[in-house]
Amino acid sequence: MRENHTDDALLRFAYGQMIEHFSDKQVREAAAVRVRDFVAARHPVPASQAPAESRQAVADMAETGVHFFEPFLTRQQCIEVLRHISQLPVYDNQSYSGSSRTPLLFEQVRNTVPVASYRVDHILQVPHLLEAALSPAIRDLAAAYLGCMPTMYGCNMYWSFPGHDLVRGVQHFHRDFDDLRFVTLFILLNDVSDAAGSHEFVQGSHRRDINLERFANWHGEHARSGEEAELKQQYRDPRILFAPNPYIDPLIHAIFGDRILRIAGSAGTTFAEDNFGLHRGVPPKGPRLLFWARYGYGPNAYSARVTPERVPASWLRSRIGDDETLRYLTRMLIDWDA
Ligand SMILES: O=C(O)CCC(=O)C(=O)O
Repeated sequence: MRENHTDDALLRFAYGQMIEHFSDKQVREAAAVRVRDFVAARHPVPASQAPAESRQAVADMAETGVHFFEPFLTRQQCIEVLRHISQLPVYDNQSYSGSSRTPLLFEQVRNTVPVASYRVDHILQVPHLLEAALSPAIRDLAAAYLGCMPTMYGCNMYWSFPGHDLVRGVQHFHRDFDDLRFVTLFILLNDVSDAAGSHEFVQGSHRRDINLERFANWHGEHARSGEEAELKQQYRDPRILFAPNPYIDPLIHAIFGDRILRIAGSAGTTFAEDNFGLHRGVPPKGPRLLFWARYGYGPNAYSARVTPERVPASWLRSRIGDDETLRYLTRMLIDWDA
């Protein structure tokens, strides 16, 4: 439900502030357990549709922070997405909420901005994307990883274009602090090569123990270069690894170089991540289009900042159906009373 009252908005804001400022992983995990129990006591988790697959997916997420699915979209469906969005306005930021909110044409932005996105309410009306975001496999994974009924609280689709400086927030290694725990579904919507435009994820970096262990081991080893010696001087406290947007790519490469997974593939490539783990988009050599949807405990730090126009359910029912679980899952993006 969209809260219109100041009290609800204030609570959401306060909870969002708390999530964003508790970068300490241990504190986050302890708080996540309480929030999980709160949600689980009110909303039973529906039975998994494919328990064995979901167990594997959760095991991957717990260990590395990433899981690969069979593609949720065919090449033909990706082409239909591209065809549909050619009629839509784009906005000059990686998310509509951070943009100037001036509707622009794709041709106007492709050579002038590094990233451009679409409105969430437009994205939900693009064929195939919402269906993909509601696929049983991601719903199962999100429920099992969160330990309760998930809430799909956000989605995005954006272009990255070549020929610009790295975009802070997405093209440098960073963690996202949307919720105390959350899952992102990513789908590449056009072909992405390994050399350019891949998505990078630091395997294991969503785990506190691995960050601390890697940092300590790295400090214990001899520096391999003058630059690395300087990094060791500069960064003595491992808490830097948990800071929001710290701008520390050289440090990440030094500590986690062998754990950086480059994800590329043909249109339709589908994977999930725990985006508390370090990740970034590599600037592409040609326009690259990415879709994501995110699942968490409910209103959170992300939704305290980003409140998209909800789409009336009457526009979407013929595509996605209507049941209590679906209403709960999508309530922050779809207006089920309209
Ligand atoms: O473009 C990408 O691959 C990175 C996406 C990202 O960092 C994010 O959505 O938080």
